[in-house]
Amino acid sequence: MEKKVLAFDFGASGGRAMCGIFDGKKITIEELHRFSNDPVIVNGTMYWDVLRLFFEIKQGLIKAKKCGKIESIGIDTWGVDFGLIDKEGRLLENPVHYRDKRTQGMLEKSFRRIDMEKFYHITGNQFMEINTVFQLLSLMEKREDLLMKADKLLLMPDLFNYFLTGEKKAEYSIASTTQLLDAEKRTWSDEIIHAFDFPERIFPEIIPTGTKVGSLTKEICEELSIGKTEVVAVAGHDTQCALAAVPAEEKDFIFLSCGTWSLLGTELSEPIINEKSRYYNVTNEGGYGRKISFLKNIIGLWCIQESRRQWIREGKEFSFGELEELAKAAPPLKCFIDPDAPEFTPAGNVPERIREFCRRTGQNIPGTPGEIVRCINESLAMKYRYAMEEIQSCTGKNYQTVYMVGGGTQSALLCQCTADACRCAVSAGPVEATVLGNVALQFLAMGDISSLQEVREIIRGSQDIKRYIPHGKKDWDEAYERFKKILV
Ligand code: LFR
Repeated sequence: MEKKVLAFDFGASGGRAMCGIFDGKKITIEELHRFSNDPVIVNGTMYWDVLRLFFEIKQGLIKAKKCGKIESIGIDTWGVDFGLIDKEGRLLENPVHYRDKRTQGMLEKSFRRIDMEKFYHITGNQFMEINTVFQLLSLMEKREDLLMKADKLLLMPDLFNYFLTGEKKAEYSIASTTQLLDAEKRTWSDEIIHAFDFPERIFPEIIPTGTKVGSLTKEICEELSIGKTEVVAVAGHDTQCALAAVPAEEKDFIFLSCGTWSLLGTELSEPIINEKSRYYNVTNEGGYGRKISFLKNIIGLWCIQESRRQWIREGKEFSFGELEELAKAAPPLKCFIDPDAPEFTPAGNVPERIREFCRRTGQNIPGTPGEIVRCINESLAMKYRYAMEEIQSCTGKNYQTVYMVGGGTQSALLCQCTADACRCAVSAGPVEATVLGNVALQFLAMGDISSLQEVREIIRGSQDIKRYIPHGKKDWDEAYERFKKILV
């Protein structure tokens, strides 16, 4: 018998409500509602428009009525961002965007409070200014009053779960993006919390990925005229939903979740935390079944998305498909950027910053949109190879295939460049890995699917997956040497 669930997937630029259907063999998904996610800058701070996003959840719930019986609801979002709730359960302020400048300089400041090595040793997380711990540190320094008023910190998916059910919990996978967890114990780290003098009370009880949080509140059911439905804490972290839907057969594999961000790594039973992993700044994040994703966070398609926005601002509108065609026609392996260089993180004139990067590093300067997009794709592929070598060196394993999932797999150019740069086969798909993972984790929580392995088998059988084989070894190896020289 067919069963249906409702998945909400929020990305940095948009979100969807999707109906997930499982017939005992295959999972299919149907889009019910799609909306944009537009950060709003007010008085110099960049916020998420959280009430608007909750409004869109309600729209999704209304549209889902046409699906008939919905067994459960699951929400996933990007990592690290949060809302603060006071004792009465009210949201204190709008959640702030991780790209806001409030965290500038916080990394260095944090090392005055805790030794860098110890910090990494406990959390096993890659140091990135966007991490929750650095956002909290900036609050501690500039808005201590706000932190003192807060009773609970709820990460974005936990916040939406709370708005829906009234339950204030921290789902494990999203909590592991904060850099406030003890990676081995998989609980909040008292040592880190004390080092920063954060109020202990704000950190909610951690619940395992794929467990029930509660049911829709009576008020919501009445307001929207819908029945009481369970809410499942899927992997609140989108990357972990995507990882659940990687169609890998082997136990040890490389995944590459490719959207606004690119997350490249492997799945482990226990974290790897040692000098080498710290040196390479590899992160240990948590997922379903207490598994660890040992991964590198790479800037991803953001550079293409933001370049496209810049061209629109200049009056030249291209679709992603058009940009791909222009990039394919541009000459290969001419110039590279380090996609993770700090100047590429903020919104703005990315094409000009790319030209400046190439000028500074004495390379060919890309002019046309096609040349810029080719440069980004090839630089990303090179960065994937670099990250893969770091991961390999830490795990001591050799990987035959890169399992690429997410929106980036729609770019044949990026998939082929990845195969060429990494010198191994690329399995590309599913495009909708995050939603499929969200849906599958709900069926796992309900007992309709029995294991993560079974999820991956089902995905293999349900989805269209392409394969890319590497070409042009000599040119890419030579270009990789050039690439390594321009890394920041
Ligand atoms: C991807 C992602 C990454 C996280 C970044 C910022 O959507 O969740 O895993 O590092 O967004 O939160």
